[in-house]
Amino acid sequence: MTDWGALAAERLARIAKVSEPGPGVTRLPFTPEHRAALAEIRDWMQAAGLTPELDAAGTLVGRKPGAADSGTFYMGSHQDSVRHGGAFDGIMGVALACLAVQKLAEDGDTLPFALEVLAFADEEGVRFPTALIGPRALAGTFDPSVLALADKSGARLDTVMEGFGLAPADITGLARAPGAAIGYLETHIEQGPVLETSDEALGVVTAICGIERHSVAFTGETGHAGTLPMRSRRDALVGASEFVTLAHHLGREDPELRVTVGQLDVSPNVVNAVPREVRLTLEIRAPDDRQREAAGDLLTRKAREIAGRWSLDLDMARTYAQPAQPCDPDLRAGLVEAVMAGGGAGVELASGATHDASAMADLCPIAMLFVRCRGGVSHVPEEHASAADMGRAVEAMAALLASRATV
Ligand code: HGY
Ligand code: MN
Ligand code: MN
Repeated sequence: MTDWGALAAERLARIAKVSEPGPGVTRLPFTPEHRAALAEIRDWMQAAGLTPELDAAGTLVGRKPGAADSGTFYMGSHQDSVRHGGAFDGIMGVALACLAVQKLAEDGDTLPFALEVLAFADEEGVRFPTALIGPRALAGTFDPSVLALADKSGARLDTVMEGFGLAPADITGLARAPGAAIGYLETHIEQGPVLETSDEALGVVTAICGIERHSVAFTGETGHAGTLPMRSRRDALVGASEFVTLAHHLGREDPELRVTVGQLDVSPNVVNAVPREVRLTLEIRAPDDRQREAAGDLLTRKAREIAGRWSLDLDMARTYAQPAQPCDPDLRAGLVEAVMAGGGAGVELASGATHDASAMADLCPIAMLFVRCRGGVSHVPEEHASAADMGRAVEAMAALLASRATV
């Protein structure tokens, strides 16, 4: 009887070393680290009886045909990490999906439908100002214009992908037939404290929050810090600071809202000059799109008021929006049943983080299984999920797949 949790922990510890130097894991898409990780994941897939193939978007697809030609059930997550991130975000979902397939084979279970395990190249969007290329390709929602985007070195995405041996021009041809896509299951660390505080190993996701991002620039005028009188200043940082504080307090008013100013750049950013310009990012997340859009509209109005009060110019634009994605009720119920069969309470919770599943939702019904993570922390080297909890997740995933054979 294989100890699935121990095997998962061993594989994840090994692939965590496939990283740029420095604390934690830094594994960005279409890099030597990505290529080395693909070699590890190929081994996982082949050990599970899956045939691995790298598609034009850089997704490693492990496929196992079904006993009958009755569609495909997908599982997976992303191989990439944030900079100095953890060893579980994304890649754990790929490892556990391979082990769930391996468990079914070990148990002698054959399924009428095909299985595909997907190791997506880029979910974090750390290297390029876009993400989710792989799942969007399969869902037929890929926007080829993103191929012209460049990373901080100025390297275009399509050039980088070609250098990685991929064929970006073929990405739009990867779209799967919606009628043949039975569902997609993504297992992921919770990246929050709910499961740990509920003393539960596993949780079933109800919905993935929607996201919108705005670029905001307050512009005044600079001047000598010693000679420019206070009352005649147009100090961009004074306006920006008022906006950041107001945005935070707005977010605190609603337990379901998440409002974050993650990036802020001041210029000229010197100790003895009045700040001329402040550029910042505003991100809003919520499980309900109307709630999120209302917050975005309110903060846009407030930014205008603040700019007026401090005689500043304002340049604000929404640069990204992703709708909330509810998980499929039937898959959710099947996953709750599988978790409870393994002794769990079947806790259900929303996902504040976004995932590949949010893009796969345009192809087929989605489900997500959360695994408790220590301290609820993620995107840091201390990120951790226990072998025992990962073993429970493999059991639940295999049970869900087996239950689909009879629906
Ligand atoms: O931003 C997110 O929610 C994900 O971790 N990329
Ligand atoms: Mn992440
Ligand atoms: Mn992730």
